[in-house]
Amino acid sequence: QGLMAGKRGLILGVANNRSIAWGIAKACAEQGAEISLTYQGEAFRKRVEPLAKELGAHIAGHCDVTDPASLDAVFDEIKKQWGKIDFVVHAIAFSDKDELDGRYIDTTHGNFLRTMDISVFSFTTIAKRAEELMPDGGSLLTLTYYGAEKVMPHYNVMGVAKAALEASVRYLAVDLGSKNIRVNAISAGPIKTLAASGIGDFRYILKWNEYNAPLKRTVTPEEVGDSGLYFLSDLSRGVTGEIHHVDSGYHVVG
Ligand code: 0WD
Repeated sequence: QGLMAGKRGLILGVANNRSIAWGIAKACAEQGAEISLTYQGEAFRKRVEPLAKELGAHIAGHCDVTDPASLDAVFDEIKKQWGKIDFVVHAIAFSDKDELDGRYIDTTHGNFLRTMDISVFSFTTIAKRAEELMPDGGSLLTLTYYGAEKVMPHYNVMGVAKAALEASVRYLAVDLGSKNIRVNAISAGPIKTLAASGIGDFRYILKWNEYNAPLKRTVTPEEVGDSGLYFLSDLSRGVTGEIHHVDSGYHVVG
């Protein structure tokens, strides 16, 4: 039983047991959801398989969002396994580490396009595929960061991408609202994950948040997971197009 009993969902972006997506997966599984995970290439397969086992989760296979064929294969597998789906979590972002340092103005054209493709367009194309498998409505959730709203040191092109991702949440909410598919984002405070380790001076950003956030600490993947549970469950059935901060309140002071 639980809040998520009878619900089935696909969670993209578990790289290891510190991933935000893993915090969300655990929270959903504890409340009775059936979960399917993907991994990005063989290197991550070895990390994701034992995690899937821990939750009794299904694995939908390899997924690299820059390869449409791998996305097609994942959604075909979900269709074969479950027929339909209730929720999708998109916890994926990428930019060249060398450009998450220094000045935004130095972003190269190639990395700009790649960052937007992996961190923004992927959510839109995933939403389109999910729509096909959500005849009874559903919930889509992505992850964003305060660098979309304000200039954060070193966040650079990723901040520009997150701003576009947040705008996508609003447009998708309108496109899918009549089908009772809700689209929301959590704007998480900084958390030490694999992806975050690519951002220049990340330790300083963590410390800055600890000193200045109203709660005087940073957040954990588990805390983001519990807030994710609200968006993926029927508790938030009246909510769409929302960007919800789970950041110890940093956004009210920063
Ligand atoms: O402070 C943080 N960690 C915050 C993260 C604060 C606010 C938001 N976020 C966002 C990130 O921007 C991202 O959208 O949360 C999301 C999840 O990130 P995470 O949990 O911090 O990072 P991580 O555990 O590394 O998972 C992100 C994963 C990738 O890991 P790596 O380390 O390889 O970047 O996204 C996946 C990959 O598994 N990923 C892809 N998946 C499919 N196709 C691709 C791709 N092309 N590229 C990256």
